[in-house]
Amino acid sequence: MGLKERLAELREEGLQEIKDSEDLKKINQVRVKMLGKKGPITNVLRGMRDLSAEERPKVGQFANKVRDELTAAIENKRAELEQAAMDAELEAETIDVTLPGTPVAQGEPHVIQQIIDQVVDLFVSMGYEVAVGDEVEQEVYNFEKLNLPKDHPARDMQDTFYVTPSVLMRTQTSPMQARMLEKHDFSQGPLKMISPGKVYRRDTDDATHSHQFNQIEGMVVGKHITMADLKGTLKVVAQSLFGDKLDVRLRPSYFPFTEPSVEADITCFNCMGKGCAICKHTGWIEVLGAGMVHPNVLRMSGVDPEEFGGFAFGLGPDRFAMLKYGVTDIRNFYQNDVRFLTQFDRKG
Ligand code: 2U9
Repeated sequence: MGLKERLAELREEGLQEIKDSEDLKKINQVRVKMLGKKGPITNVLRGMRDLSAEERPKVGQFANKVRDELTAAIENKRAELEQAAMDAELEAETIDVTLPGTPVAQGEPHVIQQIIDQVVDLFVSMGYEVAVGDEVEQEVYNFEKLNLPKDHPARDMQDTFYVTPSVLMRTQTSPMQARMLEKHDFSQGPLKMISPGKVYRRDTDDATHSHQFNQIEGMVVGKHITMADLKGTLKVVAQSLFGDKLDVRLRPSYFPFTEPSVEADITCFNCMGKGCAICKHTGWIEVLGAGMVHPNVLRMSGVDPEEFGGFAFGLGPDRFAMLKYGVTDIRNFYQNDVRFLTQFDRKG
């Protein structure tokens, strides 16, 4: 058989094998077999040495044509097989978007955090800045600068977790107010701030005490700030949180960092002042402590009490949540039983 006939035969053979290839592996094998260095076409080209000068280019041209034809056929088949493989994969991965989805359980802020957010949002709307301090605090900011010197009896009232002799877990968020007083530039206007956060006391946990709980403290210091401003502010807060028909009353009290100091009651939101079990038949519920910032506190933070003054208050979001929802044991908030906590989810 002449070389040309052999090439024609190889072409037919190759095209048939390409056509019969069922997958990418097979088409690759065909390519190596037909067009590789050890393949029959290369072999034919080697045999051209024995041809006459007249015949050699003709056979050469034909051999190139056959090789090009087979190369093109292999490429076409490969593209076809790749597309088919892709189609099969897509077909296998088809998802039915009309099937009902699997619901993903979504978390909600903790009930205490909900109260904190509500109070903070209210004060932010009145132009207060929010200062969140560190839970580990220097003793001097937690006590001395708040008018609680070392021998002060009020220090016994708060048993404290000490980290080192001069570093402790803050027993109140007030250290943050002292730090802000020190920093504030009063030539730019009054300081209006609120400080929410966790505080710690060495209490034995029971229905009404927790060694860790939350506080929100607020303070306004500037020129000509009076107790009437305090009462007006507390009324806005009470009405926004507990109902717009409520009244606020102040009773004298004592805190080392305020003078005078008061305790604030609101009209009982349950009986509207008539008297019920929640308000112990007084018509009033105690909600927070407050007062005018003590001149000593201002002085210790570098603020002249002759020129500047203001009010401060502190409230307990845990107590607010207990009052609002009738929870009788504070430990429920911290035991993380989701059956208890999800009762307060707003989205249901
Ligand atoms: C500075 C000056 C004054 C913050 C105040 C209270 C009254 C108060 C407690 C109530 C219940 C917190 O959650 S609670 O335990 N707080 O009654 N807090 S006045 O007065 C300050 C704070 C900082 C520099």
